[in-house]
Amino acid sequence: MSQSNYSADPAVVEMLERAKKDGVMTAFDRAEAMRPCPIGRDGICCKLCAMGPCRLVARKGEEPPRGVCGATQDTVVARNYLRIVAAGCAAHADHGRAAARLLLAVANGETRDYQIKDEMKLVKLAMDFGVEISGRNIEDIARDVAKIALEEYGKQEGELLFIKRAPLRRQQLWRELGVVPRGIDREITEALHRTHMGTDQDYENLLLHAVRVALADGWGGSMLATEIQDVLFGTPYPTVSQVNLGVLKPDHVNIIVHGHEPLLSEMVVLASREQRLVELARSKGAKGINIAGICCTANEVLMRHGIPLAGNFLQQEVALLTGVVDAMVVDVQCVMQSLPEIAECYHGRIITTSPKAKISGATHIEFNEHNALESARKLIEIAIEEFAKRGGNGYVPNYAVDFVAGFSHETITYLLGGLFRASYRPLNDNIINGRIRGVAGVVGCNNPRVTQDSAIVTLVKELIKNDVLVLETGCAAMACAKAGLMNPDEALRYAGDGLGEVCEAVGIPPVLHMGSCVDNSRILIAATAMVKEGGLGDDISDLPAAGAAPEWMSEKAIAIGMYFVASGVFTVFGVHYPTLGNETVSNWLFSDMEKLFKAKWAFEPDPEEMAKLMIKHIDERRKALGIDKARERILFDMAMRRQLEAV
Ligand code: MSK
Repeated sequence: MSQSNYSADPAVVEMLERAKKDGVMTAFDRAEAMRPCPIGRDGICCKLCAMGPCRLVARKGEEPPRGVCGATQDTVVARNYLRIVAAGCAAHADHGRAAARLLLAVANGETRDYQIKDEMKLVKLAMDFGVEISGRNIEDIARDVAKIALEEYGKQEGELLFIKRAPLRRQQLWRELGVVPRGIDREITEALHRTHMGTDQDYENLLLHAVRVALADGWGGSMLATEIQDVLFGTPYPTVSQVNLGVLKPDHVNIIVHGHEPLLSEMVVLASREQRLVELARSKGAKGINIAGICCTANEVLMRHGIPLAGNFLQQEVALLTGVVDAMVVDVQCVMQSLPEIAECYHGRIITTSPKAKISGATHIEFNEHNALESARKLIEIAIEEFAKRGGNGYVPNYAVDFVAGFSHETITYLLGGLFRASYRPLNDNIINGRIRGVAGVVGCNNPRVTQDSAIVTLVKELIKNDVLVLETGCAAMACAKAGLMNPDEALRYAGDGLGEVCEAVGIPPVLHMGSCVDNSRILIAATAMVKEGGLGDDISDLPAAGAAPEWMSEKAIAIGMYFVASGVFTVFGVHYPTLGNETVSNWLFSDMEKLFKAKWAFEPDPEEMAKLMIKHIDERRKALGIDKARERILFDMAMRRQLEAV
């Protein structure tokens, strides 16, 4: 395969040519060399005990064989699937736990490096948790909120508190089906127990627990991570930035922050502005210190500080190929083990920071909330030393695209309704009048089994052309930012007339960057706000809305998809799907789930077909709501713009 088939991003293609000449392998080459095991890929391999592994491949015209323990293929596929969801939930849950522990440390005065940045959000959270606020100082409120948040993990009975944020009809449905999560850790542990050899042998019972675990992610761990990070680091508001490898500056000390948890990267951003460190960098011949990001740590510091993005998941190795990255600081999740070897070939140091995520060949500087700023300073000093060794070497491809990010739920309500009448009313009205056909959440990773960014960008262009407003997070958001779809001027060229009119009037691009993977919880809140605003049914499943992850690869993506579906959102995944080797489990997810949850999964690797499925679903929902009549397209004049702003 040629390098141009590896990626739709010209910066990546250019750098991969360089890697090829240098004989350096990346994930793109490894994916080509590694044929996926079809048995594992389809979910029909069981390796949960030492009697196997058992490959449950059916011979033509025959029933699939059973495992040595007697497990059927249905059970094995459902067990494997539940383990995927549990691992995804665990990753997001631990992220939320780290944020809650930090909030507690701040409240207790155990760290001076962090402050509470959004007191208003803390107070709202306190009210949701039933914490007394009147007459109390902010630290006392924060302490109670942090303790309650941490209790959400170890709770044995009852319901997760954020469940009450969902539309009432959805809550009722979850209760009737017995899938309301009790405690986050409890559901993850139970998933591992149920899937242990000889425990849960009923595929539907296993899948219903997968729903419960997924809800403990979306309405639990991920939502806690987002809310508490907003309290500590500030709720995002629109910010202009740049994306792609061109944000790296050859004459600066370049530090890339990569992973998912922004606790340390917040400090790196802060320390990089300290006069002493800037002077130190200058004394070594650098013009300054440049921070850029990869993956969701990048999205976190982008949303709150406008820090530029060097790229998405498949660009982590590619960024090192430039030879100008002096340090890549990684925390947890989505970090490739090949990074130290590539840095060895080109330049720079890989610095691991979490006791949970070490890589041999990397420098480890352990970070915790008590030494945060000190650790950040130390690793910036290492980057400065590396810069001094770099000389004039390195090459940065000239690709950097301007875009707007920072669309939290709060920002969207403010932009739509204004400071004093913040609401989703104008969005709902424009959906009802047909200018906006519906809303889509497009999220998830890159995967070298797909030309990088191509499926995401093709899908999103199709959606906005058909007047569907797109909400994005994660690496999918970065793909669209690189393609210019988050630049209000450029992106409107791709939008349909109705969507374009509304975006122009409100001053937003047709594709909104809502943050990192845990910030998919912002999409749940936005969907709930649309329901509560009225006129579009009384449940998320009534909304003309759909979700997709066209290039997913991680277990977290499946957990996210599962909580989207369980929350009432029709969701389509591309690439492959981990149950395809078994009809029973696939049918349950792709069809039966709709009878139970009023939403279902779909699998479709072709992005144009994926768009058709999503638009068809949106149109069906419009019809059910009685808002499917075609509307005359009306061009906005100034009076109408003012009227829209005044709604
Ligand atoms: S970083 S989980 S590759 S979106 Fe959140 Fe990107 Fe997927 Fe990691």
